Amino acid sequence: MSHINLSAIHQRLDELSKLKKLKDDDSIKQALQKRGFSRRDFMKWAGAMTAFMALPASMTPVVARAAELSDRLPVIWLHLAECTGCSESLLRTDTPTIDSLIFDYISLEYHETLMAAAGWQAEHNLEHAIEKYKGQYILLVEGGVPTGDTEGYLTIGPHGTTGKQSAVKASENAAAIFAIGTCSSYGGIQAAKPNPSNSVGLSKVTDKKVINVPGCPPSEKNIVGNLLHYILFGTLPALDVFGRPKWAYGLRIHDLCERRGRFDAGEFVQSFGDEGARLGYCLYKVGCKGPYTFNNCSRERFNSHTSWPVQAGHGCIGCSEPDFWDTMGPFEEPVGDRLYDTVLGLGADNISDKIGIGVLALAGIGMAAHALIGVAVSKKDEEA
Ligand code: FSX
Ligand code: SF4
Ligand code: F3S
Repeated sequence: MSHINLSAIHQRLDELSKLKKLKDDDSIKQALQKRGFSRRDFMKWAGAMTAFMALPASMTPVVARAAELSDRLPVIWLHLAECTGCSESLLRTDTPTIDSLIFDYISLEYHETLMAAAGWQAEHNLEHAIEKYKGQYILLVEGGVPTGDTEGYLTIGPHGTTGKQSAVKASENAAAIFAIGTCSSYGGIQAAKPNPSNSVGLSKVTDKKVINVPGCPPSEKNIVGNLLHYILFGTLPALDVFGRPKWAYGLRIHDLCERRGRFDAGEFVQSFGDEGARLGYCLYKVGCKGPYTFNNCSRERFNSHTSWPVQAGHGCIGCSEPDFWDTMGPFEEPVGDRLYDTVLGLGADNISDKIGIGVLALAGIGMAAHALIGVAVSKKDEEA
């Protein structure tokens, strides 16, 4: 971790602390106290976030400071073509969590779902925020972008501004741009075949660098973690071939899955509701796409570490991969060799990713053989 320049981080945080915070009479620190979080709870959370971002534990106090300063960073959040599940992922928790509280206190200048303003006022607020914080604001975009003849399928506000116009304009003067969710990253559900609205990911309509934070929806940890990472480093993180930060999306669901031991032992659920399902066997044969999906759900889970798809008994459907609606189906069956071709066909542009994908293809072939052995073993068991 010798490449981490701590003094540059402190300098950056010092500068951030000089900016005005959104709510003059309140701060993240006070809000935490009011909601009953002790300093200890907060430091525990900061420690978990530090580990989550793959930073050394000694950086916990710096991460805590960055989180406390996140109310100084102007954020504009646009909603394009999507279901709002990404915002819900962060906000719809029964009890306020530290993640959702931090989000509440982020200097949200504009968020179409959360703000009180509507119509002319809302449009004015957006223009005002873009102008006032030119070159400083963080842009988060949720949703795919309809384009071409069908660009007008998504219009927002009294002037009938299209989603594409709005996204392009807001991107021009942003300090950093995050595509939140698979829709904004790669087009998502509305871009599934036959893609009647010609929707694409944000990176296809702007020349600016976009950091993709996919998942349908992404976990609250990936949303807050990516913002914190930016606050700390102020630079683009290393991205994989699909524009995802490697620190968050570097491993496959399968790599850290709690059912991996079952996979390795050839113990598979054969159909939903069978004895294997009751015993927590591997879900590969009922369609789990964890072996082909790069995300951290098996480690971080959702809703404050409560659960995640595989824990709940359904396989991963590959929701953080480009075009997963088309390439990962049928969701409750393994797709076998068709998928390996797809993965190889997606194109890798650097050696490490080529190696990764090569290993993936081999693992896939091994996996199919493995699943067959699983059947043979269970048949033998039945005969015995
Ligand atoms: Fe897409 Fe987000 Fe899926 Fe929904 O808005 S990533 S449809 S969970 O919510 O964009
Ligand atoms: Fe887990 Fe799915 Fe891999 Fe099985 S195939 S170990 S359920 S990720
Ligand atoms: Fe999505 Fe698979 Fe995680 S379906 S939520 S990437 S377990």
